[in-house]
Amino acid sequence: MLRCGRFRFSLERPLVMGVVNVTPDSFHPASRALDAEAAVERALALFECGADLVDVGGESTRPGALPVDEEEELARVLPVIERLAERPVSVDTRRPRVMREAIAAGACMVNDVEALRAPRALAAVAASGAAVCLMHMQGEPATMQRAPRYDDVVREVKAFLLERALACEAAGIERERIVVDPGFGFGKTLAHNLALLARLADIAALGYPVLAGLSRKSVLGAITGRPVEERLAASLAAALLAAQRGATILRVHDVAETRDALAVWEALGKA
Ligand code: HH2
Repeated sequence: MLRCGRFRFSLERPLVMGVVNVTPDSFHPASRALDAEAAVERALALFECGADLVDVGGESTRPGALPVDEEEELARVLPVIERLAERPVSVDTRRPRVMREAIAAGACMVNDVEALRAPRALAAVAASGAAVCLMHMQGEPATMQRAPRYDDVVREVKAFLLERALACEAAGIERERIVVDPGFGFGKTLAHNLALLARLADIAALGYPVLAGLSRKSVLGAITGRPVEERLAASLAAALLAAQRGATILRVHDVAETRDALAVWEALGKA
């Protein structure tokens, strides 16, 4: 069971998290909404397609992205979250103030690519009933793809996630509110990403729900040779493989298609 504020999710079947980026520069153009109106419309459409959660972000973390000013990030995400407050909405942010204000506006989950490492981030979530997704990233978005290095990527990512999950529990964030994520594409080469996907079950063995975000990412471009607009089929394959290896939340741009792919797998008894 995953507890996200006033929402409860059974994890017997994978959850689908749809992506809404209130940014002009997110790596997948179709995920971008240039204003609150467009973002709310996209979010409602994703719920309509069967999203269990919608993740709203105001800062791109694609490789090479530069940080957005805090006021600007707040101005992008808060009006959207306020208007979706009846629904399960997660906020994709690294900033404690954005976490606090987004939760006050109705967000039930904080999705942090820095795994609550910013000062006061742990306290911001602990003081609420919101869930948290702790993601692994080596380095910073601006430079993370220059020279990622690991001795054993799976062991190192797993150790990091366990350390952050235990830090959350020590800060008062209960286990049922914690999700972990290996952070596909965040300071990882193709080989690192493939090793993490192949051994995702090792990460699931930590005992926390695992979120996998592979949708349309460059790892899929490297495998198929296709640009971001043409990576739907590869994204569906990756989502299914992640679910088969124990991912219980799939963060995707294409909710309806992912739901259909999961339905076929579930009809087979998840064999
Ligand atoms: N990937 C992106 C952003 N946030 N959060 C988690 N937990 N896991 C991910 O894999 C993840 C994430 C990148 O995707 P997107 O938000 O579509 O792109 P951008 O960062 O360019 O806005």
